[in-house]
Amino acid sequence: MTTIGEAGWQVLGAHGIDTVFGNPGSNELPFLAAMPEGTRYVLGLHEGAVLGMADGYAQATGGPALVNLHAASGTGNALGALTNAVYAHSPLVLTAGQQVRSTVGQEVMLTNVDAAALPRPLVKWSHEPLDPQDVPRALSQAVHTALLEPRGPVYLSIPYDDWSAPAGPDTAHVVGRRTVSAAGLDPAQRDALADVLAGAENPVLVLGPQVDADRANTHAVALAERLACPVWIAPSASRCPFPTRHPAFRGVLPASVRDVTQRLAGHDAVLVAGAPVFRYHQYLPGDLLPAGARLLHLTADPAEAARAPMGDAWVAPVGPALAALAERVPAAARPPQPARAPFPEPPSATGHVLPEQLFALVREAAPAGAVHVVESTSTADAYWAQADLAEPGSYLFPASGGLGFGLPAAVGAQLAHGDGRRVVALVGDGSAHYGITALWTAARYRVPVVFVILKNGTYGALRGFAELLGTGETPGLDVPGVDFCALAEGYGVPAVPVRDADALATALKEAFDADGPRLVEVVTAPGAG
Ligand code: TZD
Ligand code: CA
Repeated sequence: MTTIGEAGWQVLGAHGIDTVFGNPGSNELPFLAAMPEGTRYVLGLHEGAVLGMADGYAQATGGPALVNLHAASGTGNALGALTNAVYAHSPLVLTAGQQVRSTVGQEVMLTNVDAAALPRPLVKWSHEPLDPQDVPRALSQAVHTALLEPRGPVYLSIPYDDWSAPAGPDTAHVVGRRTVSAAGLDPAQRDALADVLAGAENPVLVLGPQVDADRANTHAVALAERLACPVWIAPSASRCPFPTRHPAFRGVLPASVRDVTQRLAGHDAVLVAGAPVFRYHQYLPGDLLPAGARLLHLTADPAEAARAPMGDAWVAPVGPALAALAERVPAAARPPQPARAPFPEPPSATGHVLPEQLFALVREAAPAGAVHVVESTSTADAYWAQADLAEPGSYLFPASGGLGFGLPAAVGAQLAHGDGRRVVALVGDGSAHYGITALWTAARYRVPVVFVILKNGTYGALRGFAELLGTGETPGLDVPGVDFCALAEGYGVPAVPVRDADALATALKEAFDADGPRLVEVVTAPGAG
């Protein structure tokens, strides 16, 4: 007899799912008991970290990631981190254990009341099967829904007595089903877009995270070279879609209407690919577009296309569309973009290491192809000034701005890369706390992430906002008195504190040479040590 548990795992296995990120409770034990040999369970100590690890893992592999949470309380703990996965279009399959079917109505302990409502409106699909026999099919629907464009997280609540029930004959049909997103620009649509770009006097590309998620960075390079035009990353960058040392690269667009328009002034055609138009943050109103500019939007997400306040949109998978445009657009008669200037000499200080110098030292110490998971919020300009990111998948930042992503996502990405690419987490001393338990997972499974904590003793980004909003000195802006080395050692990660550039260079070298996780706590502002 095949049980629902065996059948359910067959469905997951057929999608290549061999890893579960979870934190268990009584409702989840029967599901885990049915887990087949060869499947890896990665324990996180808090569900925010569990979700962040799965998000980092899915973004690094490009495939689905399975999450198992405990009922309503575990789901609730994961919801903040889930906002990032939603805007990253991460294909996460969230499962949560429900109490025994026949007792849910009584609301016995650990009942997930109205379970499917809990993660809405964040997930693409949320469901609790009405019958145990429907569980394998519902798991299949969950994976397909997560993976079909536009990708995104889904949620399934499953009563724990379902797993031991016998599976019926229909199950065999659902194992190994395939669904394919095939729609793309048709030739006429492609030509219309290509004609606008080719006819523009001064076009510009604005690229978003979907380009990197589609591993279409080289197509973006080809198109930029054909057009001999500059390239920006769209505001609120969560991935790096374009090689940062390419001559065409201009940086990340600022996240306000006023500043985007100012940066794009003079362009008559703006092609935005794989990003919302736009993910603004600071409210500085102004004209949405510079005078004379036409905005063309290429996205796989119909909601992104529909809600944009300006421009015309084409809804199609971004990677193939960029490839088609690069092939179709004739080489422009303009001269190519001039080579980028060498990296600026970063400013230095005594008694602490300024963020830009820290980022320069990380660039020099990290092995080729290193992946940067960044969650340091006031240091973005310093980071991009020193960034040398060439390969797809080199950069991750919380996609909805929900902190608690950095440390866990770094662990998830490193688990995905195994012995391949090395992951370094560059995380602020405020952000680190929301996902701090990921350090334990890194230690427990010897995941060799290099964690770098930028310690300025404050929520620096909020101080910047306080200035912008004119709110003055509000409560709750400083976080002094935290010993990250003690925290790391407590979770089992060897750690070293540094406060000057030489010590940082040495600590980074040792950390990258290690075969397990290491943490380096860097004082980045005077008086923060
Ligand atoms: N809580 C959560 C879950 N997400 C948030 N984004 C915030 C609070 C608000 N917040 C920001 O948007 S930035 C920031 C907070 C608290 C400060 C982060 O401090 P940091 O980095 O030390 O990580 P900086 O460089 O000092 O800003
Ligand atoms: Ca800080």
